[in-house]
Amino acid sequence: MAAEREDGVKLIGLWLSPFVLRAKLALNIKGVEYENHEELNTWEKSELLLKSNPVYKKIPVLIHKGRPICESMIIVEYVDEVWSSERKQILPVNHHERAEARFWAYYIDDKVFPRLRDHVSATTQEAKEKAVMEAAAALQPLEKFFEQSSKGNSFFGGEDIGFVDIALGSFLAWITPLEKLDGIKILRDDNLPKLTTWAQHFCSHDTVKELMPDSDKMVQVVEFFRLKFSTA
Ligand SMILES: N[C@@H](CCC(=O)N[C@@H](CS)C(=O)NCC(=O)O)C(=O)O
Repeated sequence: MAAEREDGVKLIGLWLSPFVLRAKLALNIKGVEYENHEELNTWEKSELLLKSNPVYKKIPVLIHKGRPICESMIIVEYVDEVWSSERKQILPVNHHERAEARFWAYYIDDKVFPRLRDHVSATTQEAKEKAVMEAAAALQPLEKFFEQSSKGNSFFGGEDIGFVDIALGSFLAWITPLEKLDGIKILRDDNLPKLTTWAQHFCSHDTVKELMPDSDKMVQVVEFFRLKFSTA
């Protein structure tokens, strides 16, 4: 599908970042064409990144008409608002449902992400198993919310990918290689059946398939970061 031309849209990112994936998913869902500025890695930051996100110095940053927008889920909201007439709405239309979606996206970054970070930095089998258990426990409230939010459909957003799908689904870029590498599953039918099925639907979605980083390459990335953490 040809993306719509929109002058002056640039994304500062890096292919392996789940946060950058969120911005890419939103831009792709809305059919917004953009210039990709790829950072070298997360520690040698470009002048453009330092100038565009002087507070946190983190990716992603979206630059629209010369002005930077920082923080992945703020970028997703921005894209949804600016290109509001294009295709599908990412946030629900109903005000209460919008507030709920924002709440769960905040929860994912506050409670789920730190457990995944622990999992990446875990070097012993015991630490890996503890991180997996804690990540699964943090996902339990989302398992419940999925039932309410999906209304019997495949996604948190209903029939198609929405705000919470993007917030959580981006982390599958790291969850899948971690599961491959350690042979311990976070998402299993016996503990998180709805999220396990949701993850399959999410990864089979055309937009996601196009953008999700290759999981074998991500296995190498996880190994690299483990080594970096263990020798730090
Ligand atoms: N809360 C931020 C997190 C972004 C983030 O942690 N980005 C990482 C790459 S995955 C980064 O830029 N790290 C560089 C650093 O911490 O200095 C968001 O949602 O955009």
